[in-house]
Amino acid sequence: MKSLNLFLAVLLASVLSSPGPAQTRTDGSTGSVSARTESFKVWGKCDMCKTRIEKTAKEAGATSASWDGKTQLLTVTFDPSVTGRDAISKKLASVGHDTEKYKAPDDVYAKLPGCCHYERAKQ
Ligand SMILES: [Cu+2]
Repeated sequence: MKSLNLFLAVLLASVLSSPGPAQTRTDGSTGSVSARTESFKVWGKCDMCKTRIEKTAKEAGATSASWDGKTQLLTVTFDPSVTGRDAISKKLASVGHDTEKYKAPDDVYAKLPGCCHYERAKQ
């Protein structure tokens, strides 16, 4: 009988230590829902750029956006099923801000207010 008790104890321990199916995610992540946070470089210069960059990132689907004028890094949080780094970068380029992936059209950049004429990355 002693060995049966031991067997049951081991069985119980293994059941308790393994996660149930309800906690297993298909993508293997453990974060809340499916929000993702990423940082990437967006060229800009002043506070007007900051406002424009953050507003545009949100228009592209980001739930939160924060641009640092010193490091020129934009940190965005988004739902990957709604938008992505690519879509956000594309939208930023379309309003005049170069990103690592997409360059703003020259005419759009030229129309930015003078204070926003950041030094463009070498092509
Ligand atoms: Cu500006």
